Amino acid sequence: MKINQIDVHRLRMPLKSPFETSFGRLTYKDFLVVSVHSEDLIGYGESASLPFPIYNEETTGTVSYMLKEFLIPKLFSIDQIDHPEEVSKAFEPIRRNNMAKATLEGAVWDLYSKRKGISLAKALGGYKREIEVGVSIGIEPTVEEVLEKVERFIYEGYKKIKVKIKPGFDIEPIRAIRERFGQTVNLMADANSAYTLDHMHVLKELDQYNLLMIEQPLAHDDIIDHSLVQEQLNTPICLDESIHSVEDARKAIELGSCKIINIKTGRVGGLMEAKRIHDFCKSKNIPVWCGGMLEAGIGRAHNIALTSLDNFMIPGDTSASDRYWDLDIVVPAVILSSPGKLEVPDYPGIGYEINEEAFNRYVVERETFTN
Ligand code: OSB
Ligand code: MG
Repeated sequence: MKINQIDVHRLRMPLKSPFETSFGRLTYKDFLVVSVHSEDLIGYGESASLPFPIYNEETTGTVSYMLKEFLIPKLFSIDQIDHPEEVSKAFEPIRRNNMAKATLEGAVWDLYSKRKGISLAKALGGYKREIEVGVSIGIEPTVEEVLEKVERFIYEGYKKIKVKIKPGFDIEPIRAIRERFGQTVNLMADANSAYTLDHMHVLKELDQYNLLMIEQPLAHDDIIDHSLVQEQLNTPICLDESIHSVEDARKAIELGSCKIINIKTGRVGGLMEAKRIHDFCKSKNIPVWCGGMLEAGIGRAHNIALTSLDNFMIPGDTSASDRYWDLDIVVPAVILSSPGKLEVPDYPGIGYEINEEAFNRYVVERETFTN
């Protein structure tokens, strides 16, 4: 494949309701969609970035800058692309900026699988035809509001309920959910790095609630102290923010810092690295699941394809489009095929078309680069 044109679109898409975490409150998603053109085919990639550098160091602005200044020129410098792995290899000398790399690499994966005439899932080596999914609930103003959301999502059949916690808003919502909905709900908590080792007593108390896992209790860049938490808890620790590569995963697993890993393509620099982490974890009997960044339809489609790999054993955060959007940028919108399940499309590439009208409604900037 020779890529002759790349378009970078910036979109601003209002969320149905605000999403709050320990690091801030989102009312809309500000992100990029890149399209890569090769002859008659177009591949699409979506940035996982947020408007502020608080989940990680990137923002939609830095992703845009990195694409224009470094990554697009780098991609244009490759004469012939036989496999997306060559793109991820070409990006390797550039340090970090994983969300920027993943945006463009993801678009090339879509293009590659369309060229091959196979689904992205198949191109990645996935065989599942349906995946089980869960839902992530932000920090709500009151425990009662958390309970209302949990009730709705259980009713919709979601297979895992994840709630965000922070110091002062942790034991109470978890206890209330267990009291109201019982022990059988697949329940987990995501702390987004809001705790320190001084909070061990809180984490130990959370250990009493039969949680599926506690996600990223300690610092975003820690893989050492998490082993001290894991040592003292029965509940598995899952790492999100701390894992940027298969090397990070290896170290965390060797140190006993987690028993589960959340894989986000954006955070790890692309689908190639995501698959490497998946494969490594599988060889170590560490289950993985696919995290989310409030994706619109293109990002959701990439997540579904990735989750079709067999060691994605735990329902991920890829809920249906209507979790966040009144009108998604893909057709059909992502919908549950049966309660708590999504079908893995069997069409070439990501398996969803762009809803041009919706897409154009959300675009605030666009730029075209030619090779
Ligand atoms: O930590 O998993 C996280 C959203 C933004 C930033 C970080 C996280 C999240 C989510 C939302 O939990 C998951 C989703 O529904 O996409
Ligand atoms: Mg998380």
